[in-house]
Amino acid sequence: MKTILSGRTREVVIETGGPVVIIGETINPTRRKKLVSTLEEGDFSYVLELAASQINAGADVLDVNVGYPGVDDVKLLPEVVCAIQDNFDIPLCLDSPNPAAIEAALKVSAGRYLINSVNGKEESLKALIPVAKEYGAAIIGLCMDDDGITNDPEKRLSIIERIIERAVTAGIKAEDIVADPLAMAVSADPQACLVTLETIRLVSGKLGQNITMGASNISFGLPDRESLNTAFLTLAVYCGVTCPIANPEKITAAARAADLVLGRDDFAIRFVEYYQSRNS
Ligand code: THG
Repeated sequence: MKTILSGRTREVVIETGGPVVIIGETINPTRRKKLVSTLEEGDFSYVLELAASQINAGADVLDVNVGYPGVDDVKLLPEVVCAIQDNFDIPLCLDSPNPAAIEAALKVSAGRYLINSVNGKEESLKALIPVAKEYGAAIIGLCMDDDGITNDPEKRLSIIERIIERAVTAGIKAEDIVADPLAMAVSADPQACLVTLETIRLVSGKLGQNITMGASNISFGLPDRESLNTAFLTLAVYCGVTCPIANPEKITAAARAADLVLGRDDFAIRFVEYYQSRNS
């Protein structure tokens, strides 16, 4: 199954069984005070700096999250989208809990972007599926619904099935729904990562969807987050994750290594290219 995104001109193909596509996570105000203070001043130079460094480190898509307390994201999200797409030819992943902000961003978008995210709640399905259809956007479908978050992988699978059914009924192609099995902190629940991995296996095996996840979520509250995120990413890719949201400056080497050992990088061409680009 292929999910095709694009920037102004450049296409990015996410393919089940294909090499890892990295969605860069760093344009996100969580613990990034400088991002909040610069955005509040209407200064986009730091956002553009974060975009450039992620692209240089191997990001294929950029997650754009401008959510902080008091923000007018219906105004700010499209402004930031314009600033990024005026400078870089890369698809964006519009990360907001506010459907109005997502729609405002899609109105100005110059490519085929991802909506991050739709979940199984009736309110979310009603608000965003028509918007995705109207603007031809792809969707991340989050495995949670009106009953909250379940730890039963079969139930998470059934939520994503329902999101797909609703979207397909509205005329969206199944391949344009990317599943998110929910990655959560292993410090809070020792089984959290296993539940996510089992959900990935089910979604991948039964539905064949492309799968994303917030890979860095699992290490909240722990030291040496990079080791944890790397270990989890590798396992998740083996189970079926194709487009993780992660910090490319820390994860690209592991993603290239996973592709190589899983037979997705003939003659180690991308692995060696990445190594050389870091060491020249
Ligand atoms: N699913 C979907 N979208 C998501 C998430 C998800 N968007 C937000 C989030 N979860 C994924 N993005 C992040 C971004 C930053 C961090 C974690 C998840 C993070 N950053 C560290 C910090 O702020 O201290 C480290 C920053 C760094 O690496 O330098 O933890 O699950 N669909």
